[in-house]
Amino acid sequence: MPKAALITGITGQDGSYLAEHLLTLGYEVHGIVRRVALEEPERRLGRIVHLGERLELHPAALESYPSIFQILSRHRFDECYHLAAQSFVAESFADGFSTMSTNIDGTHYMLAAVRELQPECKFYFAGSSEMFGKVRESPQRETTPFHPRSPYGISKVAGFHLTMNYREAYGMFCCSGILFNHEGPRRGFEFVTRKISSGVARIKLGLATEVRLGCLDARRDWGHAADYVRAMHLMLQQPTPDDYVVATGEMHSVREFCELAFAEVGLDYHDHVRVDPAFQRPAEVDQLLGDATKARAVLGWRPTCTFRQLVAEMVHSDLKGLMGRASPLDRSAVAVTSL
Ligand code: NDP
Ligand code: GDR
Repeated sequence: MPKAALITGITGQDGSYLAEHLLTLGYEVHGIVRRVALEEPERRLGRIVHLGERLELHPAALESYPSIFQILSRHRFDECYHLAAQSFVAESFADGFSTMSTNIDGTHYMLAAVRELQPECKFYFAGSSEMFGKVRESPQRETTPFHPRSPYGISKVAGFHLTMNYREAYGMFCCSGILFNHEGPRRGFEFVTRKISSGVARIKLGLATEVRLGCLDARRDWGHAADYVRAMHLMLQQPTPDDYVVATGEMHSVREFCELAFAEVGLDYHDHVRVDPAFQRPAEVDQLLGDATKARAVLGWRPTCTFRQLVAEMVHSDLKGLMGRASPLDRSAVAVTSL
């Protein structure tokens, strides 16, 4: 019997890479998708449309316990990867209430439904380096205290503690990955790396002249999403549940990302990047750098993609997309370029 996995957030960047990875490993893969008024599968399911009928998709709302309960009462799962969230930090300042409600209550509903119906199902929670926020030590590891700087970060700290509490109180196999930023050609356009790579492509093709950004000096530990979903899976294959930092251990600034991305197509970022206060945040996380020693030692995980390779892959993918040479998957992603 193949193992069965349920992924919430399967239409997102990580959900799509994780679905591919689990299918490769022979899993039966199920996903929860939102019902929205305007059904446009090509756009909404753009990142997973290529996986077609190999996936079983179930409509449900994270805001509705009954809808989650229904899915878990009808299908049995060995593993549940809870990735769905309002994941954009800037948006969490604009609408903290819905971010909190989706990210905290949604996680609580998932945990409660798994406990009620399938307590033996292993559970993964998508924790974040944003939980460290105003960092108390560098690099950050599993024991570093949290100091979140946004409603998003606060919601992830709450989800992390909920997940730990279900593990400790009910003996469930619950793990949190504390993942540092991970990117790739399927990244949403609002995140800084994709905003830069798609901007570079449009400028190179004469479709735009500038990219407007906020803080260029913010520094992040950026890896590739395809590497990071392998770590999620490995966490659920261990004999005991635990939490792990997943990171590359290298830190670069937004400015360095710009420099490399523009240089990739023979341009100088000074000529095209403008600082716009509209993209600055009320409270910034200045720097994040992860120490993934535990993940390396216990899970045997290590990243394969370097920072330079990541930047180059994203820029060339966006260029190909705009020149109409992309796969349908990439094309659906480049359809939205106005952020
Ligand atoms: P994305 O923003 O690409 O995907 C988010 C997913 O969550 C989408 O499938 C989206 O569905 C779904 N979703 C959002 N709100 C709801 C809702 N109210 N009900 C149901 N589904 C919802 O995020 P990533 O793939 O990048 O990240 C996956 C998870 O990992 C998130 O929890 C994120 O916070 C966390 N994380 C991400 C990191 C990163 O660098 N990428 C680092 C650390 C943590 P729809 O398509 O319908 O909008
Ligand atoms: P982040 O990612 O907030 O780290 O959260 P994002 O790419 O949005 O920002 C990274 C850094 O770049 C700075 N920045 C800008 N960011 C955006 N989006 N747009 C800009 O114009 C811009 N200019 C500068 C930001 O201020 C920030 O310092 C991501 C998400 O995937 C979360 O869900 C995840 O938990 C964390 O990574 C780890």
